Amino acid sequence: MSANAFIPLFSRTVSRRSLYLFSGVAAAAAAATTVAATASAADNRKYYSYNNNNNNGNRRSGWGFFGGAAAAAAPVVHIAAVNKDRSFDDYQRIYNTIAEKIREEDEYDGYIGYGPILVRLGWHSSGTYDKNDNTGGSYGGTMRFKLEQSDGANNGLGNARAFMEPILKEFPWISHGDLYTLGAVCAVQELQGPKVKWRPGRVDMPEDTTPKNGRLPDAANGADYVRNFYARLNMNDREAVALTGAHCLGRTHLKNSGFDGPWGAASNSFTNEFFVNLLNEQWKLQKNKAGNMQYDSPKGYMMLETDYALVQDPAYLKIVKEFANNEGAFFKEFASCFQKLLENGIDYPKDAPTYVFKTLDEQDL
Ligand code: FMI
Repeated sequence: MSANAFIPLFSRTVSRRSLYLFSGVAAAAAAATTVAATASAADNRKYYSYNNNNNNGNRRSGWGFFGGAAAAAAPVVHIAAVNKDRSFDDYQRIYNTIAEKIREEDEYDGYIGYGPILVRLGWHSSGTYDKNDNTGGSYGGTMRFKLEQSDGANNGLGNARAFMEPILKEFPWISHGDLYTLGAVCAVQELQGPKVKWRPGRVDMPEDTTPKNGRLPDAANGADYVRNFYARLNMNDREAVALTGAHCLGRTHLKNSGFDGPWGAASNSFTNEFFVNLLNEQWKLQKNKAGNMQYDSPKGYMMLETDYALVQDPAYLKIVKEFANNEGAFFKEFASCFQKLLENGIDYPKDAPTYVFKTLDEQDL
């Protein structure tokens, strides 16, 4: 962005559909469609206009505030862009297309299927969020850029992005952030997990808004690290435990993470098995083939050190026991904190719709 991109302004109406803002000043105005900038804010303001390749090539534009001490300290504001031309049915159609593809391509990863890795894609797109400056998160769809993809924590997610490619071609009007989060919600529900409320409105942002690598957690750590990390996502102990319960799905792969094996038997079914196994298996910390430490059980299950931390810390352990004994309580908590994870950092206008998708089974499809 050249210096010419700075333009003076005092007040300007910005279409909600095309808006993203950086500034505490703008935060005050975030709920409104019209953003009136003050003269001092204008000094730090930068105007963006860019091609959004997920919007049929339509040009989108928005305001950004950068530079200057005040602006640097001010939080980023991401306002959901509600597309009035699209209805619940449009998004349910995308949900169904993803769900049918999960069903059809069931041989993936030793017949686990694509569900678990789609959940991981949605989570990693969102898990870069930092509540301190409101940067990162799912809003900008920056997982589509090489920088974010090249974070070691995202190894293996190329398969999930490739899965999504034909969906993007079929529905070019959806943003990457909306697609990746909708895919995760779809996978949780189709794998018999809880209904997760979902809201559209994420906007593809330019490459230079991609968060630096290293924001996702590292699995070789204990309870203090886990608690600290989830605090950055604005999650309390109960939410941190519930989110980790998604490790009932899928498995670890040596070639991706350097860890090996599944957390349980039902890798493509969303259950509270992760908590049951944490409490009931005989765990032994040992070095795997890649030289990394993991907990293994005689049944061939595994736990990461961050997973096992949930039974070592007394506050976490209490919640693990509750979720192991009461799957309904786990589902309820997971549904609410997964929605929160996927929406972290986004301001939704009052009239923004909230959708609860029907599963294929519920539609007799
Ligand atoms: Fe997890 N995960 N996860 N995970 N995850 C996976 C796979 C995996 C970590 C590490 C980690 C969450 C949190 C965290 C989810 C869902 C979620 C793997 C194996 C590792 C090492 C990757 C591979 O292919 O080798 C932590 C410790 C660090 C990032 C962590 O904090 C959360 C919050 C969620 C969703 C709510 C799923 C579904 C999988 C299975 C993916 C697959 O391909 O099977």
